[in-house]
Amino acid sequence: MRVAEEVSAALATGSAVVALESTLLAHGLPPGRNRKVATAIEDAVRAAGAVPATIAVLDGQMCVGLGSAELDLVCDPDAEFLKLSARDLGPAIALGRDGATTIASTSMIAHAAGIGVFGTGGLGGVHLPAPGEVSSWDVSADLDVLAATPIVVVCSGVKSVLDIAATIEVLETRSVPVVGYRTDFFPAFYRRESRFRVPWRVDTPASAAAVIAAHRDRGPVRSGVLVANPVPVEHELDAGLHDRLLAEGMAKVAHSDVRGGDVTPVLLEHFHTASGGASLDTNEALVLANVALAAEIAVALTSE
Ligand code: PSU
Ligand code: MN
Repeated sequence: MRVAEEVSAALATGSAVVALESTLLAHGLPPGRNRKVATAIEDAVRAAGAVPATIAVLDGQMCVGLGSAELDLVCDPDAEFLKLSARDLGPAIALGRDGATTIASTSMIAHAAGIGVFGTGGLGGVHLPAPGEVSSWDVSADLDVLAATPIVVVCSGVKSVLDIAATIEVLETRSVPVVGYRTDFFPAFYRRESRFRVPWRVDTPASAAAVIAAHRDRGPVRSGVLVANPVPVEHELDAGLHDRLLAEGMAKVAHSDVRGGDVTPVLLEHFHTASGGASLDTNEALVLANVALAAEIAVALTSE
């Protein structure tokens, strides 16, 4: 593993560090836009007083904290970065490949590097079954990794293309605390609220930090913590547009042979294209808000 100097210096002095994933850049946003967002994300973390650590696998090496040229590479479609979940890390390392890390693999690498807070867009979850199927058997490794890794993930819930109710149930079964940030409802990524309530709510970074510290240091459970932060209200996607895009995207996947890890990128692409970019603005806004909140929480945790 290679940790950037700025990141290891911050960790050594106990300063706030926020882990960031690369899959949302390489596979979640279109070329060009992704590079601008990569910089905006790092700037948002710095503005809130923490050091950003974007994580990816480069030439088979796990890298924590990327330079500008490395971010260029992650965001370049011609570099053909793989999408690496946790199980893919061994093969990618052994075979010397380049890859973007998901929430699952980013969480594992961040934790191994000593980073405790991670800000991102949307968590992977339980996929809905295709028409005629009983189960999709497609449950993101993000959930199991969060259950087994003491890391804080700040996100805007899961996309409505997933089975939100089932995802929330799995988080409960796996003993992952779900904390709504200034909300009583689990967010649905493009929309501020799903129909489902969150078990806990906090209204300040300080109380989020207190919950996290108690879970980590005084509670007997060794899981991560999910902080669910709804997209800022002015950037929420219009409800009617959202429902139309969702129905179209689901039909598109159902009538194709897209499966597994390719489903999310294909659905996101549909949302971005068919909304004329409106969903991209929402996506960008929520990521920026989440990484800023992650940084505020990381700062608050330094005095816990
Ligand atoms: N949700 C998004 N954009 C993304 C992802 C999720 O809105 O880019 C990525 C994240 O990296 C997440 C991963 O960890 O997709 C989940 O993929 P899968 O469902 O294949 O586990
Ligand atoms: Mn999956």
